[in-house]
Amino acid sequence: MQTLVTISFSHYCEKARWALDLVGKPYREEGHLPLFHFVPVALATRGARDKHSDSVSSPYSTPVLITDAGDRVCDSSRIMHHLSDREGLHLYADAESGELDAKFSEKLGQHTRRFGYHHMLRNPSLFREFVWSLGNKPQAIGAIATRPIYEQMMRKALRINAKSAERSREKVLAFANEIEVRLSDGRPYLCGESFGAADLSFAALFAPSLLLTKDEGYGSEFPSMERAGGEVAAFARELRSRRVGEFVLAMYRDHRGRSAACS
Ligand SMILES: N[C@@H](CCC(=O)N[C@@H](CS)C(=O)NCC(=O)O)C(=O)O
Repeated sequence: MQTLVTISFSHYCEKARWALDLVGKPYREEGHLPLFHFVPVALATRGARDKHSDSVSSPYSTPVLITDAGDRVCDSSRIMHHLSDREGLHLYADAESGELDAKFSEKLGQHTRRFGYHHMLRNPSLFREFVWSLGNKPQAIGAIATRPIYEQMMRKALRINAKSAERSREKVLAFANEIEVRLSDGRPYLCGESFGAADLSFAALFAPSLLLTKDEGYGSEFPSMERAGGEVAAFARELRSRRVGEFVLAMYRDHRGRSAACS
């Protein structure tokens, strides 16, 4: 059976999980917490042909798909391309879908991530509850036991501080505005009349800013609106009241499909 190695709540991993769920064949998800993912990813990518790093990812980034044939496919967009080519998903029917998917992965994902992490890491009780809720208990115990060092390492790795988090919030808003301009001609999807990679990619990478829930279709967990509170919940409510929020919720409602993951 195929295996998807993830940081379970990661929005990049959600892109791959969504595409796998659209294919509908069973797969196994192996979910980790950030920093605890290094060894499993190193083991999973031994011999990977397309392992690479760029401005937002490292050679240890998740998601990694281990196919039935034993091939390792690293990077969410590469996994989506792989499934489109091999499993007939047709996510990249036009060139613009690929361009937008790449742009969202490179320019949007890092900002929804940084804003969310900043507020999570500064709240010890929220952090504890959240990592515990994700299901990998041994790793959760490790993260909770080492929390101050864990926080420092995460902040350093992702360049997270109050100033960069605020800049990221502004970048997320700029993307929201851009998407609303694109949708203002009444089109149902970002590239026109049918669902594709751009819609999937935007919806998944924007999901943390809406605190999307499992009931709404997200394939993992974020803290609830009530639990997150403060600036994060206010931002999520603001975005949900806008066209961009409606769009993401509609993509999840109409296209997310049910999870085919076995574990
Ligand atoms: N461009 C990559 C980005 C992946 C990425 O940044 N993944 C994060 C999860 S949010 C990760 O695994 N970070 C840990 C690391 O890079 O070591 C993709 O689309 O897959």
